[in-house]
Amino acid sequence: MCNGFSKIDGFSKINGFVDQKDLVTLRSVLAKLACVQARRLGIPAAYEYFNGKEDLTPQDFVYLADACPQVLTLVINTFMQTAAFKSFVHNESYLKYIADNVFGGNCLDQLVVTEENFRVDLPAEFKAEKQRFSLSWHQESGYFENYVSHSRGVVIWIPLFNTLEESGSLRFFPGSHLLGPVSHNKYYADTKNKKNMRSEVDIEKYGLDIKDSLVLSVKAGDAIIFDFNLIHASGHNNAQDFARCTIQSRVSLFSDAGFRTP
Ligand SMILES: O=C(O)CCC(=O)C(=O)O
Ligand SMILES: [Fe+2]
Repeated sequence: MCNGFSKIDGFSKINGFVDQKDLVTLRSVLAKLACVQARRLGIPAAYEYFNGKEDLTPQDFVYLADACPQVLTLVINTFMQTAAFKSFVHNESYLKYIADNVFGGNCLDQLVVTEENFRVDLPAEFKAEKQRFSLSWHQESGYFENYVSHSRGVVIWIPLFNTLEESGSLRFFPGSHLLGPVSHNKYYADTKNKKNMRSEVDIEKYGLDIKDSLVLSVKAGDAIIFDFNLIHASGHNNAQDFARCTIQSRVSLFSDAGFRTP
């Protein structure tokens, strides 16, 4: 890292990183999508529920998961294909912040944005979803091989709603990026169907104690930016009736010596 923020801790919480109006735009796109997909799948109650909504709450995602999970899946997958989502993760002013503050400036034209994702982490009672989506301790290098830099890339992690420890905010070990890339054990979370591949760091092997891990409360509009080698995991969403919704993207420099291609 070129600047000070990541050298010691390997992460930084940036308050007010995202413009509130951009979050409102994203949530209103999600509301419209829910309405349209409910109509398309012929679920009038869900259509009525979302019709005319200009914004969404964390409870609305729980409603979808309960009432019509197939609509929720379609909403998530379609949302990631929308122009609104794509322009959000490619927003020039956010990327300029990364270019200037993470990579030392003057490199906006060398940034590569990959593996953009929208996650909806449902409350604990949705056990099957937790098994499918929850990630145990890992570094990004355990998952992503190409068009990223393992040595200097970062992850941008953005919640759509205020997210606390009890609602499953990101967990990580400050400073663990200094270990460099470590080995990961690969396995399937769904062993029966050999699906949901996981890559996991055995934290004990690296002398890490869960007591030293950190979970930050992150408000809608804030972002956590963290080093590719920081060891992190999904939080546990134990909140009532609250879906933890987040957007992640990975940013690297193609000019970086460690930038990887197939
Ligand atoms: O938000 C989460 O639960 C984990 C996300 C993650 O590990 C990542 O995007 O790199
Ligand atoms: Fe990750």
